[in-house]
Amino acid sequence: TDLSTTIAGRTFSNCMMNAAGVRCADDNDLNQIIASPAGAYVTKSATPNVREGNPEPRMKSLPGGCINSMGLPNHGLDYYLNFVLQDQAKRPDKTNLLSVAGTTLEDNLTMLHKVEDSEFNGFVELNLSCPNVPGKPQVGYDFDRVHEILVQVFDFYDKPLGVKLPPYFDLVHFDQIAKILNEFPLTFVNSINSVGNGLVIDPNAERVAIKPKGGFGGIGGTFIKPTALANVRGLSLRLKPEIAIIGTGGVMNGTDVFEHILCGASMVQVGTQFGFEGTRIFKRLSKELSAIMDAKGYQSIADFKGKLKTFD
Ligand code: RRO
Repeated sequence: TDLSTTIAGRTFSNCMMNAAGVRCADDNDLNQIIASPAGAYVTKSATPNVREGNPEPRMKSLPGGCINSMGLPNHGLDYYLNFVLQDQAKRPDKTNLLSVAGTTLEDNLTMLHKVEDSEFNGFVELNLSCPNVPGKPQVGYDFDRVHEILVQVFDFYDKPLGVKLPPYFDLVHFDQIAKILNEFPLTFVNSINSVGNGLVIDPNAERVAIKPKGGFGGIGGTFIKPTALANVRGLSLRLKPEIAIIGTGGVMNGTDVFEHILCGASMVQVGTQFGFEGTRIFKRLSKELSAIMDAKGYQSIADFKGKLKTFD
């Protein structure tokens, strides 16, 4: 079975990869993904300068999921840009993703100018959905702001670029965001980031699970799969065909990957469960997805991508 996929003419040997933020913050993490069967890597969302992030404890694992309020700890754009450029020199045939998440429009434009002026020829994933920077709302929920940002970005940025979106929960919001995204030459959208501002508590201690923001943080894992699938499907039905979809959220096994692709994902990212298992997850998920495809007689991703059936 062929697990490869294509986005904007770039072929990825495997449709599965890590989700930004999880085990991708330094050279060691990224080199482990490179050595695995994952089809690509995405780097931890970068800001212009090094950031420490929020105070600890800032992540708590739960059965089947997790809550995090990392607060964008990262080594700064230069570190990640340097890594992807060196990797690109070694493996010029591979496309990878560089995630950027400025906490202001100015920071995003500064970083994208730097990437535009560099030799980088991979995909940028512009994160419009970090839920964990105190005082900074998730940009993806402010539709006018998303429009403004994309106008300013595409005024100069000419390389392949996609956006990482927060989950939406109303069909009107799918209509509104898709209408905006369709105005721009986006290469992909990635749905979804963590479900923002959940609250996990410890009933014995009668206390919240993490320190930042009074315990509020982004939720990942099995709980968010239905929301992730709804967003992949909802956007797949509304976006112009030139915009590919990367599906992220609630992927623990091969069936979850299969479901994301049925909903329209061209590529699938794994966050929480990759955090739990490490890079060996990509071999397991590949085996599980291949077994499902074999049983159904599917030879390639294209045989079932977006082909979800409904009752009407
Ligand atoms: O670093 C984080 O707190 C973080 C980010 Br930037 C994000 O996009 N999503 C998330 O769950 N955590």
